[in-house]
Amino acid sequence: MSMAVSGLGPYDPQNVFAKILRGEIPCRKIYENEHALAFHDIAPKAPVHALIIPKGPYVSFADFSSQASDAEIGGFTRAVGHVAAQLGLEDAGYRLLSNMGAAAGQEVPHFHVHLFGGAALGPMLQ
Ligand code: IU
Repeated sequence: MSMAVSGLGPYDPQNVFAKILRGEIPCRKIYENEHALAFHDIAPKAPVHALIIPKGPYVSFADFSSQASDAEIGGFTRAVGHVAAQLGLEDAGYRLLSNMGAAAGQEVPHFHVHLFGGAALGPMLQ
């Protein structure tokens, strides 16, 4: 299912975000729709640090953008916007980031977008 460009291998159904999606590991949930789940990062790197993940088995952005249906991509993208609004970040602004692949520092092999906010952010976040 996944392409071999990420350096992370094929989709592993035992990865931590898959376990969160199945309810096997708890999370601090922010929002959920048919295609996406959002929760607080366990080790926040900003006052607000949320993760938004698709419910489907995509290793990375490359897989998600090339293999997910338009409905999944739409549902996921709308979830990102909803989370930012729900967290009250629209006026102050926020940062979206996705590490694509091992070389970019992606550690969890289930596609996710980081949402940072709640403070003036520096020019770059790791
Ligand atoms: P990365 O883009 O794959 O490097 O980001 C993974 C993030 O997942 C990172 O910010 C971790 O703190 C976060 N995380 C989490 O929220 N809960 C977990 O159980 C694990 C990682 I493992």
